[in-house]
Amino acid sequence: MRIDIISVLPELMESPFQTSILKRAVDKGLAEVHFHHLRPFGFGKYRQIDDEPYGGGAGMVMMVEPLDRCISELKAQRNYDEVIYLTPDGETLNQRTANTLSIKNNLIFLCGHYKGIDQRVRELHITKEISIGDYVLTGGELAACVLADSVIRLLPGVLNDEQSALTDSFQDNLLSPPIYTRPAEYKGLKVPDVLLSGNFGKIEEWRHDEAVRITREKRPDLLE
Ligand code: 6GU
Repeated sequence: MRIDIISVLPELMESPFQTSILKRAVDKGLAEVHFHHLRPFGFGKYRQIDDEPYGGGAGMVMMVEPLDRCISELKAQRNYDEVIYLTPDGETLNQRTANTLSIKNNLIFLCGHYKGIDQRVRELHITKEISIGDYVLTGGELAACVLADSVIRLLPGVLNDEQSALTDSFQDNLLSPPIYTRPAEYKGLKVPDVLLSGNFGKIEEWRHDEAVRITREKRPDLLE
């Protein structure tokens, strides 16, 4: 998979891909992540990329032309499955969307800034708009990292234990059951007997029942 990320602040996104599992995925060639600074596509001496909104109002708007030129240059080089705009008014990211995107080959992520992008960029290029939740960030960069992480970890070979992505919270719309490791008792708090029983049928049954119980308690909306 190849992800091209367009941003006015690519520096903000470097470390997540230089650490731990995402770094290993990149080093193994399972994911390629390319950053594209928008600034060189801007106008004039100051490489202007934003301007005041027509009709007035607070905040600046990312101009259509620098974005169009940047995206068009990428599209001339390869076919993209999706051109995704990270914006608080997009559809909220969930595991289903991450799963769907993880089987694509080439993705563009466009990080929004200021008040957002000129509507015509959406009309020309954007195929999907994604938000990571109902709160406002200073820009789409951290959201782009969240989205990339959620997708890259699903690529075959990225996780050591192939099972672990399948047993994640949310993969079957259930939260995870409680987990324990040694010691079997700590400050009077005991690990449930069933987990020490060695009866794997019973253990799986207990885990599933606990997952349902916890989901009903914390996130009943997931069971609907
Ligand atoms: Cl994708 N961008 C911004 N700026 N804020 C957000 C978001 C995205 N998702 C949630 N809040």
